[in-house]
Amino acid sequence: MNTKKSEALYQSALNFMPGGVNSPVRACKNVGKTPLFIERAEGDKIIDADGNEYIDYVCSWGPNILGHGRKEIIEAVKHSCDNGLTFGACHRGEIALAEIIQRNIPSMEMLRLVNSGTEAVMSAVRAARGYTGRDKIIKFEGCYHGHSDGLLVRAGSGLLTGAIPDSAGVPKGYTENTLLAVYNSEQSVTELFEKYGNEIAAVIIEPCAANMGVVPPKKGFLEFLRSITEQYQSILIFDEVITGFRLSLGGAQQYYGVTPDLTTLGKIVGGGMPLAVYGGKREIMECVAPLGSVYQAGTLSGNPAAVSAGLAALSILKSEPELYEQLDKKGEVLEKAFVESGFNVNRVGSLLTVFFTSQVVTDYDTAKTSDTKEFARFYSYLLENGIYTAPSQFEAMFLSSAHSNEDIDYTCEIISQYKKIIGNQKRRTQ
Ligand code: KE4
Repeated sequence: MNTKKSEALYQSALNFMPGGVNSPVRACKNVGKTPLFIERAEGDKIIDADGNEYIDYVCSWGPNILGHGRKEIIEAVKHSCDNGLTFGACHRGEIALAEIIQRNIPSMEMLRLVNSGTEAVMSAVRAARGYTGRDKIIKFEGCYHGHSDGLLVRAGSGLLTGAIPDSAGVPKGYTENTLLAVYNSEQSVTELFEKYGNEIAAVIIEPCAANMGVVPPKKGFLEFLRSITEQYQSILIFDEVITGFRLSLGGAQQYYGVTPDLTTLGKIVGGGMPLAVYGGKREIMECVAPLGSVYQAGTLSGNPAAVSAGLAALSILKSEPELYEQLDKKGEVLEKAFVESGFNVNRVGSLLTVFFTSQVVTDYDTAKTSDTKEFARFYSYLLENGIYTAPSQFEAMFLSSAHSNEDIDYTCEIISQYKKIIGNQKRRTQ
């Protein structure tokens, strides 16, 4: 692939943004590449500055479940912009969007529109603390909930309290109330509740993890979290920024049949525009200003352009319920091709990750046994063959309704080709 124009643009970008990017994972550092600059996108394709076309399995990290440039969404945004970009005031679209969210996710009895998943999670955690009057939060190793200070933590050895900040610039005091548990380990959660039960405001989890690669909840794990949080009167928060409207119209809580007290949404709910949501039990959300004493605000929250994109996207999803079954089938075809080529795959619906480890990946420790150099080789091979995936072992492949059967079949062909090449190389070195 000739990527000279992207490389030149990257050099310019380095003068202005840290690492030349506006989000670290785009820098492609851990796959030994420099980022492609994308000019436009259509359906399941993205086209870079050099005119190279790729089948896109990043889908902007999840929002584009309907593919790129879906005309109903574009038209809705254009129409909204004709009436002005942002009013900093109430408008009817906010009610329509809240209504369609609540109709599909009934646990969100009351909600607030914000501008990013990070903001949604930060606000949900604050609401949980404000409602319970408690300070501690349990999160799980390997789950990512945006970059708010208190959630940027990493376990040193699994169960840790007062975790060590994972990012510079986060004072130790900001993470002292962040307790770390192990994904899919009931024991790790029980031990924290036995030690800190009535100090724990909430448990926050990705109900199907996708930020250590895709790691589904073990059978009964979410039910266990629901029961132990009820027992200790803590709040259960489902971070559905990825799974919301991805696993089903009702998100992971409908897919797995477990109802949280608070939910955060992002990505798909904004139809590709900066919009996210937090919400849940009315009695909790009534603690939020101006009704209650939990303060949260935003200049562009619920702005008409983003709301119009979210409304258009959710209306399409609502009108095409068979879409989820079709997405699951597309995921199944890809998964089968990977498995038949000897790859280790975790898949839930249209979310999947190929792990370069022989271990079954059920949590962060097993995910971390992956050979990231082998992953980087695979990533580069796919890219050279016109297949664009996340430049990190610890992300997901996303499918959309725009992914054609031909493009999926082509992807399967490249996957099996890669395995043959690697197999031949291994035989030659033996
Ligand atoms: P944003 O602030 O990036 O909109 O959302 C943060 C967030 C919260 N919760 C979950 C479960 C998330 O996955 C995310 C963000 N996801 C990453 C990709 N795994 C965004 C990509 C990026 O950081 O550039």
